[in-house]
Amino acid sequence: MTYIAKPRFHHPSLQANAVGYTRRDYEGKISTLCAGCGHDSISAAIIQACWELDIQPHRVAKLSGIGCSSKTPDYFLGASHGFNTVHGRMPSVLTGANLANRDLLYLGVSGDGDSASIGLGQFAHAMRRGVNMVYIVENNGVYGLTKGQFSATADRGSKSKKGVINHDSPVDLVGLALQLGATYVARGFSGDKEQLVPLIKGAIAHQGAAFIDVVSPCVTFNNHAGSTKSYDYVREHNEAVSRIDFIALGAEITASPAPGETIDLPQPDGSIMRLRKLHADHDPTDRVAAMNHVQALQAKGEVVTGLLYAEPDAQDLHEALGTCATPLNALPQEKVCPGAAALERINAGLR
Ligand SMILES: Cc1ncc(C[n+]2csc(CCOP(=O)(O)OP(=O)(O)O)c2C)c(N)n1
Ligand code: SF4
Ligand SMILES: [Mg+2]
Repeated sequence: MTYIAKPRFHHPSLQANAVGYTRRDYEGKISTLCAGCGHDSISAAIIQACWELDIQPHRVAKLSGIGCSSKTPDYFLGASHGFNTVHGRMPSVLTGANLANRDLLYLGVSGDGDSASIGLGQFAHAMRRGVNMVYIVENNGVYGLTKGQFSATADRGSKSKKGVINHDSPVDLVGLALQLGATYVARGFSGDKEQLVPLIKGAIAHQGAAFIDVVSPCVTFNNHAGSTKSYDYVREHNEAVSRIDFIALGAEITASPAPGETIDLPQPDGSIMRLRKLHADHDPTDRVAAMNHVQALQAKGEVVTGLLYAEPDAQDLHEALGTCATPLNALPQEKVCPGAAALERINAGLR
């Protein structure tokens, strides 16, 4: 990998957030991706969301697989913990890290190849187990890093840069996440930061498996006529189900919503996701209705974006397993390794 460190100085008048950091403190190294790649816009949205939410960078663990998308954690949150895993294996490493220390914010960054092709099994199990994480797929429909082969999310009938037609059915990660039990499911577009930043903030505030599929055009291999993941196609077919405001705990609420037009989804940390409905028949709190609505729009060729589903009282993996609240690295030795007699008692209880 090529690394270009950013200069550390910044303008003295840059605004600091409530924990004393400027936006620059949430940046990483200089990106080596192609100019115009959607993935860089997603990095910028993550930086903005974390700065605005006053997150301390050292409280974040960012994990990824392999791909242009999976390289991006190097370009944001340079002071956070990071782990570039093997292709398609980010979810299991994230699950293990999360089980060992629930005190960090887990941010999984992946690609459509990484999560829908080689890593589909891993993706599925992380969703169904309810791992408390923000899982972002930067979806361009191709394997960008290995020069633009169709990935499993490429739509049937879409055309490659060299004119080859894709005959396979696409894997719809949003549909899968909904079916598998993810408790926060959204789709964004790298070209719509206004929508993406609150979607990321809501995912961070959510306590459970939060998944965001972000359509993120690959300008080098998949941004031509005939592609359904190009900037033009998504702009022309983007169907947002709602407009989203993220209202942090204690923030002033200026406008009062008109009844029936907005839905307030309270988050466990006291913040509120306020959705201004654009589709009267979309209910983001009803999983089956959300699945039906999304599929009906997708069948018409629309790229459905927004917060598609959120379960306010979600249960995460720690709650389900009843694990110890203290991170394992903070437990004394006698708790982590209680000895042969304790093991014998456990074994006896299972006989
Ligand atoms: C086990 C394994 N198989 C194949 C590869 C080759 N490989 C590297 S990245 C990649 C695809 C990346 O596609 P995606 O996840 O969509 O990321 P993008 O580059 O499009 O952002 C492949 C097949 C690899 N590195 N490791
Ligand atoms: S090859 Fe595509 S996905 Fe990779 S950096 Fe370039 S534009 Fe982005
Ligand atoms: Mg890709």
